[in-house]
Amino acid sequence: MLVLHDNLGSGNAYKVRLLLSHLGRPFRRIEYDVTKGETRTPEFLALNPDGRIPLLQFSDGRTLAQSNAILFYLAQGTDYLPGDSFAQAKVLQWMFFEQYSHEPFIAVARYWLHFLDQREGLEEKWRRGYQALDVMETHLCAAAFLVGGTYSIADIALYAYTHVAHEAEMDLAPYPGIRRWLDRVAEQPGHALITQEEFS
Ligand SMILES: N[C@@H](CCC(=O)N[C@@H](CS)C(=O)NCC(=O)O)C(=O)O
Repeated sequence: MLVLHDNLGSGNAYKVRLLLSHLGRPFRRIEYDVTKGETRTPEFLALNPDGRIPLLQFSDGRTLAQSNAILFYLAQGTDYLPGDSFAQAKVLQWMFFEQYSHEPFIAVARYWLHFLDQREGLEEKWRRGYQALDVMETHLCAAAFLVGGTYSIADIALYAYTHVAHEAEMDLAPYPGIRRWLDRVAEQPGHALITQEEFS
């Protein structure tokens, strides 16, 4: 069985739980408290030298790190990744955007506020986070999903931290396109909440 080295508060790990839930693939979760350095032990570093979750472990012992690489692997041959090579590249375009222009600001602001009670430096995180939301809004005002009008791992990657942006004290009220898209994502079959611990 697949093992997901996980943390329930993590949006990056939630991306993997959400796709596994859509796919109906059974998996076992191992929870780590990232605020206590539990991913920095010698045992965990032997699995992932980068010391971070999510980490997916296969029954033959192989491991895969980086949330979006895990999504890309699991989605191969499923409805969550288009077959056309240009559409696949558009999916990757949004996933790289998520890691470079969205997650470092919105996820970090959320982590500081929600888990560390740290406010210093927030203004810059918010400024850059709102820039990322502006980019998404421009696209989602005119499109149901991020790539080709169908739900894909690009949507999963960006949903993870956008839907909890309020926990970063960010306001989605000026973003009607994003809010309608969040609703559409939450209506997909097999949707799971970020707080969901048990999967059948
Ligand atoms: N780019 C990585 C980021 C992973 C990451 O930052 N994980 C955090 C939790 S969201 C973590 O494990 N932090 C623990 C640490 O750095 O010690 C991904 O997308 O998987």
